[in-house]
Amino acid sequence: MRTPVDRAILVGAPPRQAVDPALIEDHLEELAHLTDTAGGEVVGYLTQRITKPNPRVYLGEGKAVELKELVSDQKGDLVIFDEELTPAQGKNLEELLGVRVMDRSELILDIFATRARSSEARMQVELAQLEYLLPRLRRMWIHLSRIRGGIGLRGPGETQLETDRRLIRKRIAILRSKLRQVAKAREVQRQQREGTFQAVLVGYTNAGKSSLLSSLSGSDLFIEDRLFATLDSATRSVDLGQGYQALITDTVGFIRKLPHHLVASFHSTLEEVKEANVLLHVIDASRQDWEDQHDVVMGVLSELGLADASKVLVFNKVDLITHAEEEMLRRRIRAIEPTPAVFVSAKDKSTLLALRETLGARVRAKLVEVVAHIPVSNGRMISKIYQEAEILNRVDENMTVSITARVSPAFLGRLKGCPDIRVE
Ligand SMILES: Nc1nc2c(ncn2[C@@H]2O[C@H](COP(=O)(O)OP(=O)(O)OP(=O)(O)O)[C@@H](O)[C@H]2O)c(=O)[nH]1
Ligand SMILES: [Mg+2]
Repeated sequence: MRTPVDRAILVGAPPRQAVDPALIEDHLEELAHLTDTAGGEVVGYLTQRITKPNPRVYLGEGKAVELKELVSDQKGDLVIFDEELTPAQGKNLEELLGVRVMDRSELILDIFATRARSSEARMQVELAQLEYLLPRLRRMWIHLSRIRGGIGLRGPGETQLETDRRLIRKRIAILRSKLRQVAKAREVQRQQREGTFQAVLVGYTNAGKSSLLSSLSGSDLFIEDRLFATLDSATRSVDLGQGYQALITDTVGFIRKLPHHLVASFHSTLEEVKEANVLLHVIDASRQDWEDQHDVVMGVLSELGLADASKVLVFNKVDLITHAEEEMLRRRIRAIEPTPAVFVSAKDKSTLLALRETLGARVRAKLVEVVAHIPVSNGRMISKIYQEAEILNRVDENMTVSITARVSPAFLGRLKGCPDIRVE
């Protein structure tokens, strides 16, 4: 969606068995939010309960005609389907309706493309777009020839299409290899961080992940009441109290029916999630459909092989709900999963104490108690241990300092690696 004047008609027609009827409205509302994020204006809605998508135009034939009337009544210039369309359905619908047709995946890709800032995010989005585009090239060509002025519905010649396909495949290969290099650099960064407790914020888009990290760390992050405000992960150091620290990383939000090309190309960003000591699954407690959003996030996490990762559920935006509603949430979440849950508001720092304490307890649980005998001549390690460990006792004797301390497993490895230090 390139121009802000796009007048969009939204179509929600999930197969009968796929979606709880009560949620169709929520899904369309979300599609409207996505359309708004992309800069379009919603001028009409059409819904249909179908048993099985019609291979030609997705909807029933009669409903498709109704859609055509709606487009002309509302002077729509874009139709957006909440469900994924096959390349053939997209093409047939465009011929029937005479306006551009997109599905949800394409809309999400479009939003990502306009919002990606870092070169890595831009490459990831471009890769996903090209992979989406490849089987739909013929249809895209029709758009282009229209934009370029009046060639009408004629597509390009087959040779031209073949050349384009080859160019796109080449570009895909280049992007993949560049992204592999970036992933390597990232790996080095990660190794440098090793040893510090790491938490990653995951959750549905707009749940308030960036707001939480901003409040916890006291540093500014981009926050917006739009979907996919964050595309690049950002890491901040957070003080947990009692001398404990954690590195917390903010990541891209999830959404239902996230295009699988996108999930695949964001893999390296999401690698950070795999390395984390704990995942903070942020849930917008003020949403009626929080349980549905929770399930979507759990689905993406299991796709990434993280179903069994250590987690804390962070119900955010509790300032928007009543005490009684919060009690109901607590009861409901205890009934559906045993994961520990905290209730917070990014807008009220006093509520963040419970989250800091929960994280602090996790950091402590990973510490090991040791006695390190360090020669006084190794002043560097003596000061390091004061910086990085929780000191329980110190005895100075015979030019040796014996320190009893709780240290992280990584720091223990460093102590053991020093030939002049004895550890027990
Ligand atoms: N009332 C209230 N609003 C909040 C709270 N936390 C976040 N918000 C609002 O929710 C919206 C989304 O916040 P973000 O922090 O951008 O959400 P996010 O999870 O990072 O979203 P994406 O990056 O898009 O995935 C913003 O308008 C925030 O001001 C909260 O605790 N209470
Ligand atoms: Mg964000």
